[in-house]
Formats: sequence, structure tokens, C-alpha cells
Amino acid sequence: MKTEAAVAFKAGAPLSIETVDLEGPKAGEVLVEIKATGICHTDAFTLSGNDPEGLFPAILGHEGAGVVLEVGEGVTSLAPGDHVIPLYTPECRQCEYCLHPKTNLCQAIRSTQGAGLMPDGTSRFSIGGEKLHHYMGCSTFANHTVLPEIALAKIRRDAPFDKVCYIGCGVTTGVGAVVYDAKVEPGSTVVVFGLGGIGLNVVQGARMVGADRIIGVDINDSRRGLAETFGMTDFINPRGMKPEDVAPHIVEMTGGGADYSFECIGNTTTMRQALECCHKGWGESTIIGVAGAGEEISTRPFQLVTGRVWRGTAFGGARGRTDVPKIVDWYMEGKINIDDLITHKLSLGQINEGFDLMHEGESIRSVVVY
Ligand code: NAD
Ligand code: AHE
Ligand code: ZN
Repeated sequence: MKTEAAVAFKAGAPLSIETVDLEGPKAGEVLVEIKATGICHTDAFTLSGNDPEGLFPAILGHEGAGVVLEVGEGVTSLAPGDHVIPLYTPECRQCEYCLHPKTNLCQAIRSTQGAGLMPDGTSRFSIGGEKLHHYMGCSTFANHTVLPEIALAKIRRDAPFDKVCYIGCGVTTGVGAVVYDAKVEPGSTVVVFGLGGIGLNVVQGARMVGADRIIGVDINDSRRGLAETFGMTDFINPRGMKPEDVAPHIVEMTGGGADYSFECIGNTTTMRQALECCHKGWGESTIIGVAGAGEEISTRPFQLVTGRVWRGTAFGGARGRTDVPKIVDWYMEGKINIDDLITHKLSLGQINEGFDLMHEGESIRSVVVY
């Protein structure tokens, strides 16, 4: 079939709206009509050329929601008409990782997914006979896409696509990092570096589990008001501070340091600050931000010897097919707020404006509605 897509032909160039060819689903695969997709900073990161796994030409996008149109041979858990959220972290429920209680990183299709291909090693997308790569196994910047059955969470039909698409990455990553990975306890002091599409979800996750103090750190002052409505109690704008002064400042204002910190920027300097603002003996810092190719983190090992813990999370530790439908329920029951984080709604033809708004610090989430 033919479908409309925003194609990334090369790193650093704007996306190009094209009519592309899409092959139907093979065994174990599902054809999905994408109804809405968010634009995550990770899409911009890959488009910039900074992603070691970035491949071009490709159809980016990994934060979508849509409807099943057709299922391939052997697909049993989904049928045409089902509403779904694509999962860049699938859940096969059979691999060593899925069977391990400590991780959500299903590896069933990781190698082909990282190579921009379907599990059989081929692509379903092409243009003028030239292969287009899939992206993160999702490619939600296409109006129609094909995914493996294990990479789709079936969700309730009354959930609005233009809101719950955000659960495909940002909401689950931020709220899940608090709930599933760090397991923040009520009464905790939490520091959130970066109050964008991910960080604000960490803030609301921390409020949801009953954190007492939620300190936000961002160089953009305009993030303050919204962050406060999501539960932030204190704001720090580190502009004008020396990088080495940020962690001691937080340690001082918290009387010893954070119980938990989260880095939601992708900057190795703030990753270090996030670790070092943690409380001696027990503070835990979680890296969410994605740093560019070749970048490395550093700290004095003494920071860890003296009881701070450095860890990271992908997709908030959520097991997609199991947890994503529950997070959709949390939204529908009013336990989490998605509406106020979606600042811009765009058509596919306006998708490059969504990237501009992100880079200018004007948007929290832009959502493309097909
Ligand atoms: P975003 O652009 O919406 O937000 C980033 C925020 O960081 C902005 O508010 C910006 O003002 C702030 N910021 C930038 N530099 C700063 C600095 N030096 N100090 C303080 N604040 C600073 O991005 P997002 O969509 O929220 O994504 C954040 C990061 O999380 C990205 O690196 C993205 O790739 C990553 N991410 C990771 C996962 C995962 O599973 N681990 C999932 C989604 C996104
Ligand atoms: N491909 C990059 C890393 C990109 C990355 O860290 N991706 C996160 C999701 S970000 C979503 O917005 C992730 O889930 N990683 C785990 C995985 O298995 O991909 C690189 O550095 O090579
Ligand atoms: Zn993302």
C-alpha cells in the first residue's frame, strides 16, 4: 500500500513529507494505522546525527497510538479494530530478559530493531524502490506502519489517540522511572534535572507516589509555572552558576542531599551534578537522558564508595504490553495529567515546526495528528 510519511533522508536535514510504499504484515506482524504521534527529544537526537545507531534514510517517530488494520499469520493477541500503542521496548514474555524480574529490556528483536529492520531482517518501507529504515521498531512518523505483535500494547478504545500517544514514550519513561525503577517512597526528596517532556512526567510521578520535596533544575525559567502545577516545590535555574557549584547548592538546600535524582536532559555535566547532589549513604541517581556518540560520564569513585547509587532507565522500566494499558487507565482515571503537557498539535506537513518548537524551548510536547 501507499502511505504518507515524514522521511529523514539524511542527518541534520528537515524531514521530507513523502508518499512511501509499505508492504503488508508478514507472519507475527501487524499493520497499524497511526492516528497520532508525539515528537520526543530522542527523535531530534537521532535526526541530528548524534545517535551511534542512527540510520538514514529512515522513518523516525516512536511515540504513537493507532488502530490495527490487518494481522499477519500466527498473530493471536490482536485483531483488526484493536487500539494500540507501539512499543520500542517490546515484551515477548519468553526471553531471558522478560523472565528476569529486574529488567524490562526484552531482547527478542533488539538486534534487528537496532539495524532499522523487521525481525526477518528486511524493511517494509521503501520509496521509488529504495529501502527506508524503520526506527526504534516503530516509525510512527508514517500514517501506516508495520510492527511485530510483541511490540504493541492493546489499550482501551475510549482513550483519545492524540493524548495517549505520549504514553508511548515520555509519560511512561518519566512516571515509570519513579514508580517501576527508582521506586521512590512517600516523603522522599527528589531532584529533577530538565523540566521538558520527560522531566515533567518525573515530577508528576514523584508527586503521585507522595514525595515531600520535588526540586526542579532547568535553564529555561518558563518551565517553572507548569512544573509547579505538576508538583515541583522548588526551582533552580543554574545559569550563572559554576557547574561544580550546582550539586553542593542542592546538598545545602536539602540538608544533606536528595534521596533520588533524575537526569532528563542528556548532558554528561548534569548527569554528574545529579549524582553528586544525592545524599551520602543512600541517595540514588537515575540517568534518563540520552547522551551523544562518544560521550562519557565521570565522577570521583568516592561518591559511590560513600553510598550513592548511579543507575539508568529505558522506557521507565515498564513492561510495555503489561504496564502501558495500566498507565492509559491512570490517565483516564485522572491520576496523571497528560493534556497540559501537550502544548502543540500539528499536521504531518507541519512536523518540522514541532522540531523547531522543541529546540527553541517553546513546547513541552508537540503531537502530530494524522
Ligand atoms: P526536552 O527537550 O523536552 O527537555 C529537556 C529540558 O532540559 C528542557 O526543559 C531544557 O530547557 C532543559 N535543559 C537543557 N540543558 C540544560 C542544562 N544544562 N541544565 C538544566 N536544564 C537543561 O527533552 P525530553 O523529550 O524531555 O527528553 C529529555 C532527554 O531524555 C533526552 O535526552 C531524550 O533523548 C531522553 N529520553 C530518554 C528516554 C529513556 O528511555 N531513557 C526516553 C525518552 C527520552
Ligand atoms: N541508540 C542510542 C541510545 C538511544 C537510547 O538510549 N534509547 C532509549 C530510549 S530513548 C526514547 O526516547 C532506549 O530504550 N534504549 C535501550 C535500547 O535498548 O535501545 C545509542 O547510544 O546507541
Ligand atoms: Zn522518546
